[in-house]
Amino acid sequence: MSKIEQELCSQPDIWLEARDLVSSVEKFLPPAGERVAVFGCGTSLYMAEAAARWREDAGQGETDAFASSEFPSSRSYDACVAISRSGTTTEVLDVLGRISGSTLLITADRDTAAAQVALHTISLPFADEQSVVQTRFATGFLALWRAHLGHDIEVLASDGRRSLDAELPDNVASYSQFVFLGHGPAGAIAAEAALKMREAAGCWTEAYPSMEFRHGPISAVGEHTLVWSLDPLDPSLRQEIVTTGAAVTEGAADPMVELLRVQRTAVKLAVLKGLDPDRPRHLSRSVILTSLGAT
Ligand code: F1P
Repeated sequence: MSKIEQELCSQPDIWLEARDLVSSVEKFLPPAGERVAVFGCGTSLYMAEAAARWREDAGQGETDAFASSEFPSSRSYDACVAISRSGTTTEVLDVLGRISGSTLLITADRDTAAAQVALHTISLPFADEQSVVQTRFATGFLALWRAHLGHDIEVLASDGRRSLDAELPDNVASYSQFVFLGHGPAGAIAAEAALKMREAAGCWTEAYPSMEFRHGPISAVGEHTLVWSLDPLDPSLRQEIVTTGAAVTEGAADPMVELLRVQRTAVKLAVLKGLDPDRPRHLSRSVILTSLGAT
């Protein structure tokens, strides 16, 4: 069994562990009312976007999310939160080194460069991973964040267990294009779902906020496409997608729960294609640049 398969199956347990950590680290998490920026790269960027949206939806205060490389130095926030499993990603270190004020790093490994620069660090060593492709660190962070916002992680974990056994879309290997959709936090999770299919299975994938799909992307889909919504689709949009000849699948539960089905599909496709889902092409556990702007 691949590392990613073992790690993705452990997510419901990791979510409960992350929830149990909240009481001891709550003092470092941004309190209600603060203006907050959350940032990261790759998977951690999409987790930042979902976390920002969930925080605002919970009425906790204005929350922006940025790719680390696009962090706007001109703005000032009450607190800046960096998400990085490795704690070594160059662009994350760069932002932490340039901003002043309250900074918090959420990472899997406390003994890394980023932890030296951040004012506070919360580490989730129990969620660390051996696969290059992130699953449980990402959703473990979200479980911690959402527990802090008052979300019921127990329910998510039991729905997550069911999702690990739920059916996957039929004939996944027959599609050449995968389009992920979602509204609100589910839009960020859709972007992460698309990334998982690229990293683990080398697929051609896209992600859009659900209602943006009509504004152009719909022109490129057809019988070769699987459209996968991370949350329930608007019925009229669903009908329009079906009319194109594309297949549709949609999550009925929380997008973080539905993500497990996508992760499982990515692993299944990788195996069918003869790829190693733990070792994506051209990708390492952490992107470390010799100088910013280098490739
Ligand atoms: C960020 C990241 C991952 C990606 C790969 C390379 O890592 O871009 O999203 O899957 O592992 O690194 P990190 O800053 O969260 O360690």
